[in-house]
Amino acid sequence: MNLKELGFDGWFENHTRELFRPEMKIARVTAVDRGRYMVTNEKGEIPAQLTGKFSYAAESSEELPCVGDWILTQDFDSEDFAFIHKIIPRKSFLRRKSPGKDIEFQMIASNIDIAFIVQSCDDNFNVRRMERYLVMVKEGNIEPMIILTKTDMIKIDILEQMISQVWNAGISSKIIPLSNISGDGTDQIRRVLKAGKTHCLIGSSGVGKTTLINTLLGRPEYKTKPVGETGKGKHTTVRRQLITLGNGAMLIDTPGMRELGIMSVDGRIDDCFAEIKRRSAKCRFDDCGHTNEPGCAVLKAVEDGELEKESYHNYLKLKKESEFYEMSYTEKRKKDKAFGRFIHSEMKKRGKNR
Ligand SMILES: Nc1nc2c(ncn2[C@@H]2O[C@H](COP(=O)(O)OP(=O)(O)OP(=O)(O)O)[C@@H](O)[C@H]2O)c(=O)[nH]1
Ligand SMILES: [Mg+2]
Ligand SMILES: [Zn+2]
Repeated sequence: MNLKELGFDGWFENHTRELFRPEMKIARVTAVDRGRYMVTNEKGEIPAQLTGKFSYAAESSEELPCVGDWILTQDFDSEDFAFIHKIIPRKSFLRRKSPGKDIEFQMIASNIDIAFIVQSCDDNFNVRRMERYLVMVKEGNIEPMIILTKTDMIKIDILEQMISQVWNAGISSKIIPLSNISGDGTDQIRRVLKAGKTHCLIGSSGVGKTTLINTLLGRPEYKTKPVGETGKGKHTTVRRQLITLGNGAMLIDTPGMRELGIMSVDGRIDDCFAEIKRRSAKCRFDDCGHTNEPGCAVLKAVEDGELEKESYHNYLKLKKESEFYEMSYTEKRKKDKAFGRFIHSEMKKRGKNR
């Protein structure tokens, strides 16, 4: 497999030039499992490990390689094991706030062209959560599409209602209804999957992400949850990996996410609520927060019933959540940097005194 087929295009070439050294090889991270990596280069897939220097210098998990990353490696002894030296800049990424109290980003995957937000047509279906995922996808510079699975479990009019709910919230992404059982919708997905492009499946545990991959491969290659097993919250997929389909399209499977904290660093949440953004152009104040300002066009649209109330409230909620974390994040980065400078100057002093 050549690098181009793996998705290495002109953009990455430009961003590699300055980092490249003759003894290095270009590879892509194809699987990550608790600190262990599998990487693929022109010769095939091999295990890899971070150099000590790399692990030592990484200040946060964001700076560690994730599935989809392009990296520079060096062979260890033979060609069947590599050391990871550098990450080539990411063109796009999926990241969330680390679960719990940590104020840090956690990388999910990178260098993705299309992200499929997967929800199943049962109690998993939730437009507010969909909006949350959309923020994450658009922030990362990725095109979102929505897949509604398990359509075999509901009547067609219920499916139509669900689709209208998505539209009413102002979400204009492509929606693909799918049944892994009847096969309805798989052709539509196949048409979207392009050779040399990278796609990613994200969504709660148990919605059928891995089953879809098996459907596309035409064989039960990857482990899915046994039918009828309830045990909610148990994740079947545990590692993130990049799979190449028969037509050369790449697809990343991820474990279901229970918690999806939003931390938007440059306040791009507005971009995800297209209808609110469009209307805010008519607000009296340029910095209108759309909560109680006079002459707010967004509030007026909600009052007039032209803008969905629930979507508007979710917008405010996500914005507030994000601003809260963003503040702490900026503070933390400042402190980390100051500490880094302190260590650096101490080391220098010591060097001189030796
Ligand atoms: N009725 C029906 N069941 C499905 C469909 N797709 C998947 N399932 C079932 O849903 C269960 C969960 O599927 P998985 O593919 O393991 O779900 P997942 O999204 O990969 O879950 P995690 O790996 O835990 O994130 C399995 O028992 C599947 O057989 C579908 O279209 N219709
Ligand atoms: Mg899975
Ligand atoms: Zn306003």
